[in-house]
Amino acid sequence: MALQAAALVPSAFTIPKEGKSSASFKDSSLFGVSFSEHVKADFNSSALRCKREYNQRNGAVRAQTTASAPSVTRASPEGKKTLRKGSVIVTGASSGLGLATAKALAETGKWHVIMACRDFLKAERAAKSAGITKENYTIMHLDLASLDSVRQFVDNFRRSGQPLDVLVCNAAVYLPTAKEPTFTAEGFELSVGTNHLGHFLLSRLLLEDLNKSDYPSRRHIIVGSITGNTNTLAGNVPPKANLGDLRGLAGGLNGLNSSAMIDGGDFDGAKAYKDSKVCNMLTMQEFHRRYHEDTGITFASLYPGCIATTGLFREHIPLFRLLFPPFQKYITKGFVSEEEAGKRLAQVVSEPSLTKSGVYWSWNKDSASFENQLSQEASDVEKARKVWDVSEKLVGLA
Ligand code: NDP
Ligand code: PMR
Repeated sequence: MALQAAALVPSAFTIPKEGKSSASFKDSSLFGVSFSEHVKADFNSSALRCKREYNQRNGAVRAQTTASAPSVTRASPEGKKTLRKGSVIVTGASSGLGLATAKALAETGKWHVIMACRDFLKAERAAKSAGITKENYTIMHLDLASLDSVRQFVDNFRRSGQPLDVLVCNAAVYLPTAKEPTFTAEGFELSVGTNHLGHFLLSRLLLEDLNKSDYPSRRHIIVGSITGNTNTLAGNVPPKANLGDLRGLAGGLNGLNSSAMIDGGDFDGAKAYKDSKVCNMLTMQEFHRRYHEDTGITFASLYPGCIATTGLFREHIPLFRLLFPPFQKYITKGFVSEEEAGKRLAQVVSEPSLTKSGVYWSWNKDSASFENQLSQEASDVEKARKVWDVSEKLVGLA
């Protein structure tokens, strides 16, 4: 395997040739090597088709449904425009990257964060211990492993009367040691069901709300990862992401009359996670192709760095959890703290320099953002369309 260090970045090793298959290490692996023996819409609504008339920034400001979220106002004595607080939904904001992002945004005083979480009490405790002040956040219940819950969340959010300026799809589960698949409420394999299908439905429903916002820069961000990209060293650690011909996804990922894996193969929890990240990155690009021009919404994905200390690795074996942070800090040098990663995602939410749509952002060793290259599969236009079409059937949109 010819490896080539690329673009200043330890986290961006590139591999010129893709597509070599490799053995699966599953739960029997530590760092992907066998230490294991010992340790073992088409969105056809008129709202969207009316091509953002109300988004024309020509002085006509949309009426707001809530007094607490006024539109752009002229407040300062100099007559300069003062922007209202942005309203951002962050899924999975009860820990790790989501929590750090909520904190980074709330601290600016410019954002109200809707923490969309499955465990209300945990989220409340997390917000408090992170020191996020009350007026800067709201917690709303969302369980991405249930499509009913996703729909209920959207209803509740709309009823709250808050505008939606930015949506961040961040929540995820990673089940590397699972021997058998587990399933969402609707019977989809849990990793793809949560990380991709739950977010897919949420994003499709909330697109209408994003499009109604009068905020100057509306954004939809789906967190991706290096491990779903086989043009990197990290993406070549087995088991590698591979969606194949989507036969398992098309069959409903239920492990009964279809495989629980997207490509139709045997269940592998680590691969299911990586496949779900490929779906996340393909979905972002498909949103961009379908809606960016008409709506002006920025669609983006990112790899925030290896945040080796988060709860994402809670299901991994204890030795992995012990060694993974120093391995990433001192060997790969891809490690990033939760705080730093939160700042990175917060940049993608709010930095005026990061408005470009259809981009997969990464950061170099000096923590400067750059547009990264996705792998061949994660940028495959035809596959993105197919994932979209099959996913909308599975979540009941088609
Ligand atoms: P964490 O486990 O710390 O955070 C994941 C969050 O997702 C938690 O808040 C968790 O809730 C939530 N979540 C899980 N299942 C559901 C569900 N069914 N409904 C609603 N929320 C749910 O992991 P990270 O912060 O590391 O992961 C955040 C994102 O970053 C993920 O998309 C991951 O793929 C990505 N990422 C992480 C990297 C890393 O090195 N850690 C690297 C690259 C990308 P609860 O607190 O209740 O468990
Ligand atoms: Mg990795 C530059 C090298 C690099 C980077 C940036 C990561 C990130 N990893 C790198 C290299 C390696 N990893 C190498 C050489 C190995 C083999 C020794 C290795 C192993 C490894 C394992 C077993 N790495 C892992 C695992 C996991 O279980 C994590 C995973 O795949 O989660 C899906 C993981 C990760 N490595 C990363 C990152 C960011 C992760 C986890 C999170 C994610 O992608 O979302």
